[in-house]
Amino acid sequence: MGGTSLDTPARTRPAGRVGRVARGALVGLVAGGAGLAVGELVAVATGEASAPVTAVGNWAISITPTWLEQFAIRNFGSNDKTVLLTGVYTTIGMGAAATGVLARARPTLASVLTAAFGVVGAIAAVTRPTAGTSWLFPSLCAGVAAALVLWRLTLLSRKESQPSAESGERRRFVIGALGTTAGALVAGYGGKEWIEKRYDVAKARAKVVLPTPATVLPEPPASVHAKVRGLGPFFTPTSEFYRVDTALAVPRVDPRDWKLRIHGMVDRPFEITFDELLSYRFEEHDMTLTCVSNPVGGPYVGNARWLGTPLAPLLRRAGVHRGADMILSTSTDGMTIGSPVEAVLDGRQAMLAIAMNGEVLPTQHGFPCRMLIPGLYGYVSATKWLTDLHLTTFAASDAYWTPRGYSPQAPVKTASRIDVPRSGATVPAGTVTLAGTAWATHRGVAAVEVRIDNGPWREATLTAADTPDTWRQWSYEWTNAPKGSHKVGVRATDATGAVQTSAVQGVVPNGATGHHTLTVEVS
Ligand SMILES: Nc1nc2c(c(=O)[nH]1)N[C@H]1C(S)=C(S)[C@@H](COP(=O)(O)O)O[C@H]1N2
Ligand SMILES: [Mo]
Repeated sequence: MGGTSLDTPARTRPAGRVGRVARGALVGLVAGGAGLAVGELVAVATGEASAPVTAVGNWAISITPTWLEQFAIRNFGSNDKTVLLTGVYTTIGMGAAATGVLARARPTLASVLTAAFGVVGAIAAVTRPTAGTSWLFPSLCAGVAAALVLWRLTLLSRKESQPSAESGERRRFVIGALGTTAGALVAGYGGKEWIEKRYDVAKARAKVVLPTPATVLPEPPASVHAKVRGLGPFFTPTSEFYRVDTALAVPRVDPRDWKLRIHGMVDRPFEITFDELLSYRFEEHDMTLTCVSNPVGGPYVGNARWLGTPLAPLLRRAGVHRGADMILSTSTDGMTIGSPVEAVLDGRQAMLAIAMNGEVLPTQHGFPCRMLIPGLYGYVSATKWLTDLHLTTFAASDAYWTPRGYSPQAPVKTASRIDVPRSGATVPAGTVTLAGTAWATHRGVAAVEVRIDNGPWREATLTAADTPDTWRQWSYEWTNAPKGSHKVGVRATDATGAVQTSAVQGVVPNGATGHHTLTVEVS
């Protein structure tokens, strides 16, 4: 930037102030980049989540107000993390550029300020729920490194931009700036790669030998599929399974280091290793998992065959005290999830799962172990990277989402969705096939009805039920569909006979309601 104008006398004067600002901003950015790179290198020792950008990003997630979190999940979906990281980088970049400009006039102040940014990052890091003292270091080192680079490059740059500057001074500045940039790129990317290698669990994951389930679950009948073009499969492929969590860097837990602790209001607290876990009785279970943040008609729902060990026997072994009504589970990244003890002990297939769809859990879905309780939204049941089960009470303990406006308890609400045709699609007049999915996890779906415009509700054809814990697909042949724009709606009835409500409610505090409707153009 400004490289050629340095040697072009005609542009030196009018571009004088602009040139100084641009050079200041550039120096600030180089200093900021050098700082982040140093932070990344230090984080090789202290852990991925302690790196400045990750720590600040995770801190930002933790203070994100519920309305903003809802906005992000609605608009960015599973890209929310990319958007957040872009925001963090942009903020740091703007701060760095501004300090660089300030440094032209006030180098000491600007360097102190830069170091102070490092302190802010260090505080963000050390206040993360699973942080150790060492988490201070990456950001502190980043701040000091950035301050030193800023100081040094600013001095070089000031000399270089004086009217009397000699070519040697220019060269020193250019070499200093380019050299630092190159060094920062090498250190930054090198650090990232090193972290990837050092904390990689792909090999450990590949080595896990899945236990044989005590009883082999037959494949569900082919009739669980509605076999309508455009409708997804009954089991959601793992690669397409929605992901919702607050982890900016996916926790990478080596099973050899993994422990599960069961404690709190119990007679016999204990701890188990992953090998011990594998020696237990394992079962397969088909279950649909859904997120409280799924809007009506939304995509945050998936169905899988899970392999896990039942949770109830573990609670019995611990001897849960009378009065303990909540399991407060914690993940290795400090997420806390509160689930009713009752729901684990009432006979449903609550489990500690280690595999989905026949494969060891992917890291982003909770490797090596996650909790699942059929019938409850993920945020009150499905702890990924599980490491701690604390028996307590709803009166005494709050899980992560409770102070953020979500209900402490949240059974999955009956929901139904039109997947075919897509909203706004144009279909030929005549017979139009409508199809979709419906779930009332753990109660089961008993009926699905469809309504065209404001006509009567008409019964759709349901596919075979797998378990009450899985969704059901449905289809409906709309005969003699007339040309024009039509509104199509759907509703389900659960196995208790309760009809899905038409009352529109948002996601907060315990799940959206209302009918999924869409407009279809018949031509
Ligand atoms: N550790 C951890 N576990 C978590 C979460 C999280 O943020 N952190 N999110 C929960 C929520 S809100 C949901 S809906 C499910 C989603 O599981 P999935 O990403 O495997 O689909 O995980 C649950 N378990
Ligand atoms: Mo969720």
